[in-house]
Amino acid sequence: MSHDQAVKEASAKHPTPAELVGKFQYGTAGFRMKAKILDSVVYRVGLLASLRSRKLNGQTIGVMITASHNPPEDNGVKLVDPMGEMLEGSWEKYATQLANADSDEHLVQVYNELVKTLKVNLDAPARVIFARDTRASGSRLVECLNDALTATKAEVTDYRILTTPQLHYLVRCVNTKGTQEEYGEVSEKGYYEKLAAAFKQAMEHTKGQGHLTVDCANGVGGPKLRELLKYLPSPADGGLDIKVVNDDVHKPETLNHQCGADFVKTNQRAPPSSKAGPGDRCCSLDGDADRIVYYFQDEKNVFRLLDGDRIATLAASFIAELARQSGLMDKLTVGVVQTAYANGASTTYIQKNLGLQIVCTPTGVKHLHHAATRFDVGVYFEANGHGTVVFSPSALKSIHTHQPQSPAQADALTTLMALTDLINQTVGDALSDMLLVEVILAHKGFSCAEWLQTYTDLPNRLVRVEVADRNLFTTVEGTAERQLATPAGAQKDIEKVVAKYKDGRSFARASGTEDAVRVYAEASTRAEAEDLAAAVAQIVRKYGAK
Ligand code: G16
Repeated sequence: MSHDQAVKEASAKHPTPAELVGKFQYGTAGFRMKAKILDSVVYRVGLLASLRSRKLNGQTIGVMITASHNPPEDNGVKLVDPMGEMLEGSWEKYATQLANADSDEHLVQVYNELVKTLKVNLDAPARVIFARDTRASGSRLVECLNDALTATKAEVTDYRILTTPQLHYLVRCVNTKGTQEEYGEVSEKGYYEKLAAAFKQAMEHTKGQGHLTVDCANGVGGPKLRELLKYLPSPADGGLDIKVVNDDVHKPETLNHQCGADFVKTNQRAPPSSKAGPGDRCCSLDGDADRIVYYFQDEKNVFRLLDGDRIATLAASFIAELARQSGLMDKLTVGVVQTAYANGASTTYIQKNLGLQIVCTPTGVKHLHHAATRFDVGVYFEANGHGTVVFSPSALKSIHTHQPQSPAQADALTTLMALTDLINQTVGDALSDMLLVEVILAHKGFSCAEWLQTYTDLPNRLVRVEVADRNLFTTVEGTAERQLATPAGAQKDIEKVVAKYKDGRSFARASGTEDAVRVYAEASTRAEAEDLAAAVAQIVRKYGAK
């Protein structure tokens, strides 16, 4: 059977509902929607995965089936590029074009146009690896994906159930195997071994303190964290005392429900099921374990959140300190990348107290990651807890060839080297980030309360507003989504309201993962932040009336 025929015949098994044609869009983190309407999209993403691999002469491409923080009935699919980073931005439109083809014939036509315009050699090998999270719809969607990979004769490895960052790790490992940039052993076990070895090295001169409760959002992070713990030293051996909660993956309807990083960040409260007492260190992962936030109840029983901004400041200050202590400061520029959701107080702290450079990008780790690679050491975190640290090749070289001049320098260098392995540099990874935070808290001898004291957040509020068509809300290019371009008049109305509040800042933007517009507001008091968010949400409702 010809290539075209195979693509067409397999496509016939996964028709696109007519009313959805034209509506699919590769968003913040790939396609994401109700799982029941995703079959044709996953099939077509499979076609693109093969094309992308062939275009890159058989380098391995990853496909992850997950809807991360979204509710259990949703699912999603995204592509991972050879170094473990998100799909190159210029290819997102091809994914959208394929997804919106309105018949099997049209699909073959779009596919062949891509082959031609992108100059893809169909005789080159296509290699694809994939995995999924614990959602009930995952196995059905894997079949759709497999149909595309079979039709396009790709070499395939199914890694079954993984966290999203584990798949990113594997993609990079396969593509760097046998090269100087070898990233690790190409297996899930290799991932745990790499993290555990780095953790032990980073903890060589210190000891874990207290215990940590980890809420796994009833997602894939639960079983994977339990697995990781088998590789880490026990609390008696200076390891971490971890209690795993919300790790029930057998009741898919509990995924991200009243628990998990998104719940905690958005509601600014612990999961209702939490039994933690005052001062107890807690953290929450999201459904596919690529985000993490920390929190605790203070002595007055007030909930205190340590979100992505806090992890960024903690990591940036620690790495800058290690660079200084090991005698590498003039060789390593540490920079921080944030989005408009970053608390204004964190931005001021990074610039004024830490003296580090800051860049602000649109939402989506793909944008932050890219910006972070321009620094020697780029620390990027979204306030929602999605982030990591990337070391440039020259930074890694400086770190690995540096000759310490004293035992103190040698100790700092050992820790810094360990961090380069502990941190999953391909993408935000909740498990790796958790170990990073624990290492830093142990080195600094910080409790969560001390971590919180480094600066005071401006009170803030995040609101989700449902509108008739979120696509009506577009932002002005170059403003990192802080200003609306459309609907006409909405931005002026927002600015008028913001001007009424002391230290007021607010913006609205369409979500790229949920059918909603997000409103963020901060002001000098909690009540004012609430009022400002409510007022801006009202403006969004008015302009986006259903
Ligand atoms: C995804 C992206 C994140 C983004 C989040 C929310 O996270 O990877 O970069 O911050 O969606 O995006 P939006 O505001 O456009 O809905 P996750 O954890 O859901 O994959």
